[in-house]
Amino acid sequence: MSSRTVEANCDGLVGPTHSYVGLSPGNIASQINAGEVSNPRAAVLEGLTKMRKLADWGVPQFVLPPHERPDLALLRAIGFSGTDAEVLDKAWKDAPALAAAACSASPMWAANAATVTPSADTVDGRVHFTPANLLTNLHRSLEGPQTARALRRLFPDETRFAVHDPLSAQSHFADEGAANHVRLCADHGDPGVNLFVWGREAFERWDGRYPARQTREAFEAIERRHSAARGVFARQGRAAIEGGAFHNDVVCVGTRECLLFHERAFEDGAAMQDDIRRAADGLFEPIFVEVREADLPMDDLVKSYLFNSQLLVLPGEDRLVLLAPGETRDNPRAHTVAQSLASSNGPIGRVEYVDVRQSMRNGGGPACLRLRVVLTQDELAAANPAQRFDAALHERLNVWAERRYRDRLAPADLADPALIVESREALDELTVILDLGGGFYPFQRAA
Ligand code: SUG
Repeated sequence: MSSRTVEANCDGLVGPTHSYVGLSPGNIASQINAGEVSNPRAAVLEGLTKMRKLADWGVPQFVLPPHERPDLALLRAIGFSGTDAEVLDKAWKDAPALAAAACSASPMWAANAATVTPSADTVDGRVHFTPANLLTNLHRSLEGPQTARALRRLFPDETRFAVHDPLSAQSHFADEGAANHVRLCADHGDPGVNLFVWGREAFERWDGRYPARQTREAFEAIERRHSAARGVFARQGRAAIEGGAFHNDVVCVGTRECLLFHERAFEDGAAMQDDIRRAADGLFEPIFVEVREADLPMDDLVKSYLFNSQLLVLPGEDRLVLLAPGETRDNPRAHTVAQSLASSNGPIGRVEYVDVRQSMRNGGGPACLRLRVVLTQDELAAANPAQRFDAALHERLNVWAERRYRDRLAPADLADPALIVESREALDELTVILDLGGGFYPFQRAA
């Protein structure tokens, strides 16, 4: 029974406004590449190629649609008025930083879409989702309500799925979703241990150089509302945040019994391991794989994004597969670590690489682009079939992207009113392809 439970991957499709505007302090790639010219078409095609890889490997793969950008509702709410083109134009002239935030394609990073608790770990036997409020960064704080809508379309059956609203938008409940959550278990369908990693406490005075984006209280609230079993709480290493690991998934990844993490990932790594062992007692024996700072200094870690890999259980393979970004292969130290992980007799059998370079330049690796959802076969069958990724959908979306996306977007181009129209046309067509239903996007509801 439990062997039929799978880990589905839901990837965020890159939106037409993918750009390099430097919106995320503490995210070093975002800062370094600010002002560069992006290629939205290449970005979406890279994401599709990654999805194809997983689908071909037998992993159930779904597509989460991009959000409507620019977010003209935000700009109107802060006092810009007139036609859509006028609103965008005035905002770029008077408040360019706010206009830039309204244009971000950041919903592509689906690891931040929500925190998910599979039915094996909840009291009511439903799969629970809390969309992240992402309120540390303005451009990301716009995502929650549309993400809730998207998850309700993908998982519509309320007898099986509970999609909550995001936590309320106070900094006390700052929440970045699954990027700071890891679930360990014997097998996907078995009871799991839920590791919730937080950066600061709600009432603590945070004086770090970079923001701590997740509060302990946010995860405690999620644990309560999901009635999630076997929660373990651990504090992100301060040194990790200072070094550019703005989410735990930049320094840690886990699946099944295996937790792979960097020495600096946790404030108290030994306590974290003890707590997981205790929670897993009688269920499974956790396997901890720690990479030392001496073998992979934080600097190389952040450049290579070794830990922002997808750690996969593939059908017919006993050992795990690590799907790492091409940047890991390019970085001599990270590459050596990756090779030694695969050649040791540990839980990881092999390392594969995938290029998601357009996303990486904004600090988003393979793991950032996907939301993992553990599903029984019945739950899998209840998901919107039009969003299930296969060769036919890949072909359709490739054609759609080639036709609808620009291959060059400088930050200044975000002020182009034609981009509003182009994006809406692209999303209108996508609504049909993915069978998202009527009124899925704000512009469709206004029409
Ligand atoms: O929130 N980048 C995203 C990257 C998110 C990565 N996700 C995970 N680690 N799970 C962020 O910092 C940059 C956008 C810009 O600078 O234009 C950005 O939002």
